[in-house]
Amino acid sequence: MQLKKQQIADFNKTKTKELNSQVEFLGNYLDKSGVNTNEIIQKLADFQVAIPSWALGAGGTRFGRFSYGGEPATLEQKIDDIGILHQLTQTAGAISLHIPWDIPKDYKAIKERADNHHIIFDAVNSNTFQDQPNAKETYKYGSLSNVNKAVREQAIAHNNQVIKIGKKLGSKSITVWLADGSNFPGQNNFQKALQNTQNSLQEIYKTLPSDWKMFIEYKPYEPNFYSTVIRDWGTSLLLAEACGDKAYTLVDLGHHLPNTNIEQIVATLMLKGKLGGFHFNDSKYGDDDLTVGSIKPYVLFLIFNELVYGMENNTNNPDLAWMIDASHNVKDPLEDLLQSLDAILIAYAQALLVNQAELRQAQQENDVTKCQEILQNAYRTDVRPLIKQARLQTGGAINPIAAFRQFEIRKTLIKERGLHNVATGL
Ligand SMILES: [Mn+2]
Repeated sequence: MQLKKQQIADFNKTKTKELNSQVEFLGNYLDKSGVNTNEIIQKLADFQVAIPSWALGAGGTRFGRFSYGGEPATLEQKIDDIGILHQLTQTAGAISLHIPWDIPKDYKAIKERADNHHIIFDAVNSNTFQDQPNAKETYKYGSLSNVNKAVREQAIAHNNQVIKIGKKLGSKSITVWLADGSNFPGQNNFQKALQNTQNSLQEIYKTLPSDWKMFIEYKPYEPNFYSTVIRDWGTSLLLAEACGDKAYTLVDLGHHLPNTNIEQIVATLMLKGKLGGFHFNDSKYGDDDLTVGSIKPYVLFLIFNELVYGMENNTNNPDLAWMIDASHNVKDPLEDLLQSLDAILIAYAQALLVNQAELRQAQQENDVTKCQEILQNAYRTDVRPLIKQARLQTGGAINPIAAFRQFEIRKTLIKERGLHNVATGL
């Protein structure tokens, strides 16, 4: 299904008057504090976040999965779902594929379909954390780090194939996340596992096209519970540096031990020009993959504050690849993604409100109270009218979730695809 532009315009018409007065009120307030409201609205309108193909079905835990009706079962349907998100928000103009599940049968047709929805192909993701049918070697004891050369070669070949597929679609980056590690002391030789991983990544890096980037994702634990080979940002950075200029660290918000200062990691990587990509989600305990901003919105704001600072000051750091990496099993997956997109823009807008010059001055004077006031003043500003205004200007819906419900999109998807259509690649 594809929404009609007129449908969204009609929906917005009933809400424009109220929005205008909200924007005017907020604009007046921000003007007085020297903020250029239109500039912020433009930045919000330009911000694009990739949606991973695996977030469109009701995901879940290892204990069970309660699927939602009308889930996208094919790559075509996944692209259509992101098309709906993009039409409603004008923020979701990219898809991130997961190979082997999303290998196109007809590349031209897939590209055309994405094009019709104004969607581009963002980072492609390899998968060596589970065995595929008919695979010769098993990843039970690791992939790129495996003690067995034949296994490592199979994993390298898979990554090279992922790059080839991405190239045909116009992707410009590959994200590598490894589950490699050990469950018990003594199982792995730490040094050999790390060295094998570095050698394997260097092999993959050799086949990387010159205008591509390689993102190396880290995670402290799970599925292995004693050690993980790429366990933290430092290890990822070591490996990226060992590969070369086109290799970067990727930060996934859920891939940290509780209470880790993620904003400081972001700042450190950006200073070194080595932050490549970013996966948004939220968590209470571990890699919970909850809706962005649902648990710790202030932390998300603090992270965005460093991202904005880095984007303005670290010209050696490339443009970041933004992606949502969340999926949960009790909400409509499309509504869940709409909430995540909203939370990302809210944190971004709040961070844009931080008066950087004033903050630097207060830091210079060691005025700790003022530093906190500046940050919290920005965080406590209700920026939602700016986000709505950005959507209105770009042709999105002022309130995407209300529009999603009013247009009965899920009902239509169930009618088109059936109640038992189940998403693949989770
Ligand atoms: Mn991730």
